[in-house]
Amino acid sequence: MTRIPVEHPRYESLMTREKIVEGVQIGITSRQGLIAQGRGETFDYLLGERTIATAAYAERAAVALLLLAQNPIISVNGNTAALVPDEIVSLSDVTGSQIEVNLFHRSDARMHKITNHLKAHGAGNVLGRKGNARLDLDHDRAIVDEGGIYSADVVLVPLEDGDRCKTLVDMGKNVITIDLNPLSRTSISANVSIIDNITRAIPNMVQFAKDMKHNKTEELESVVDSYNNKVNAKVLSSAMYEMSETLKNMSIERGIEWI
Ligand code: PTJ
Repeated sequence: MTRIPVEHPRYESLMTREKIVEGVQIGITSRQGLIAQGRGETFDYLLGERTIATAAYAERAAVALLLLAQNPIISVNGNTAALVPDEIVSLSDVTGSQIEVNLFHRSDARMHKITNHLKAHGAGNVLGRKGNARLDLDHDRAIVDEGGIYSADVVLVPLEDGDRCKTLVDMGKNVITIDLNPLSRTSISANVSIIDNITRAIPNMVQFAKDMKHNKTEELESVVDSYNNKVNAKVLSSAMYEMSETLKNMSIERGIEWI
C-alpha cells in the first residue's frame, strides 16, 4: 500500500482508493470496482465529503428497519468487502443481520475469497455460496441463497445495481441502499436511500444500532413510520441541493461568477 501522509488534504479519499486497489490485488474486488469507486468519488466531492443531515436521518431509519426485521440480510460485494469489512461485521452483530455475498461479476474464486476475507474480519456464517435460489433477473446478481436474500424481509444492498434493487422492492422486501448518486435507479427505487459514502455510512449505522438496540418495538416502529416514500424523495432532492450548493460556493471561492 502506498504511504499517504496523514496531513495530506485528501488523506481519507486517497486511503479509500488504496483499500480498493488492495481489494483488486488480493482478488476480492473486481477491476470494474475501481471505476465504480471513481464515480462515487465524484459525487462525494460534490457532497463535500461529509454525511449530510438527511443522510444521517436515512441511516437511522435504516437501522430501525434492520432491528425490527425477522430476517435481515446485509448484501456484500467486492467494493464493500474491501472498504468496510470490520464495520459490516459489527453492523451484522449489533442488528442480528446475516451477511450474504452477492456479486455482479460472479466467480467461484471471488465468492470464496470474499467469504474468507469477511471471516478473517470476524464474520461467523457467511451466506451466498449455496446460490440455491434465483431472482427474476438475467445476470449473476440473480443468484441468491434461499434462506438469505431470497426470503429476507429487509435487505441492505450497498453500491447496488438498479435492476436488482427494483426486483427486491417488487418482491415486497424493504430495501435499503447506500449509493452516492441520488439519481441512480438504485437510489430512486429503494425504500430507504442513503446518499453517503459507504466508508461513513456503515460506521454511522453501527453507532445508531448500538444506541437504538434496546429501544422498544413501538419506538423503532415510529422511526420507520415517519420515514415514508415522501421523506425518501426529499432525501434525494436534499442531496442534489447540497451538491449544487457545494458547486456554487466553490465557484465563488475560486472567483468564478455563478450565473
Ligand atoms: O463486486 P461486484 O462484482 O458485485 O461489482 C461491484 C460493482 C460496484 C463494480 C458493481 O455493482 C457496479 O458496477 O456498480 P455500479 O453500477 O458502478 O454502481 C455503483 C454505484 O455506487 C454508483 O452509483 C457509484 O456512484 C456508487 N458508489 C461508488 N463508490 C461508492 C458509492 N456509493 C457509496 N460509497 C462509495 N464508496
